[in-house]
Amino acid sequence: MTLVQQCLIAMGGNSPFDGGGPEKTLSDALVQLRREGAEITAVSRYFRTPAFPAGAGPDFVNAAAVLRVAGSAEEVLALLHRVEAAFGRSRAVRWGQRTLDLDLIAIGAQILPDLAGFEAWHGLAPEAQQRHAPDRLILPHPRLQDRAFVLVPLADVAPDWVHPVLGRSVRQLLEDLPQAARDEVKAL
Ligand code: PH2
Ligand code: MG
Ligand code: MG
Repeated sequence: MTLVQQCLIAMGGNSPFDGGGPEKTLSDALVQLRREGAEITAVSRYFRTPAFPAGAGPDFVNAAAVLRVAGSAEEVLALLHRVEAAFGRSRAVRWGQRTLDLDLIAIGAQILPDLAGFEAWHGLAPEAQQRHAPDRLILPHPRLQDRAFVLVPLADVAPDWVHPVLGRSVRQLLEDLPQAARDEVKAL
């Protein structure tokens, strides 16, 4: 599949890189993505958000972007990993501090690896989510609908994107979250 599709990307960071804070890292990462051939069609505001799980570390800066990239889902993911690595990201600790996290949230209406594979991860109980991480790409991101730090920025750039399995738009998914969760996500 080499069709150029809209990629929804979540961006985050909560530890400095090369003397600059996460805000600068996120901006520099967008420049680097462009250099590597991604067309960036929208970027959200930047938000300050408490680390999840609570107490896991310093606040994050989170944002979202819409990219157009030629290539398969795996190639898009490889591009994001390359840019993370260029900004000092080590993948040693799953929920550790990070200079730059670029998460692939969705590519158009693609469901990967397939509906059954998506639903297995989507339906995972909260305590199992902490213990198991998928070893392959699941799209849309199976925790997208739970996370205000993803949905609030995404609502800036793709409010009308409809989740291909849940059948709800970003705007609706955000309205499904408790107000208190949305209020924790504060524009810089
Ligand atoms: N990313 C994580 C873990 N926890 N918390 C916030 N607030 N923002 C994130 O982007 C984030 C997180 C794993 O990638
Ligand atoms: Mg992440
Ligand atoms: Mg990530």
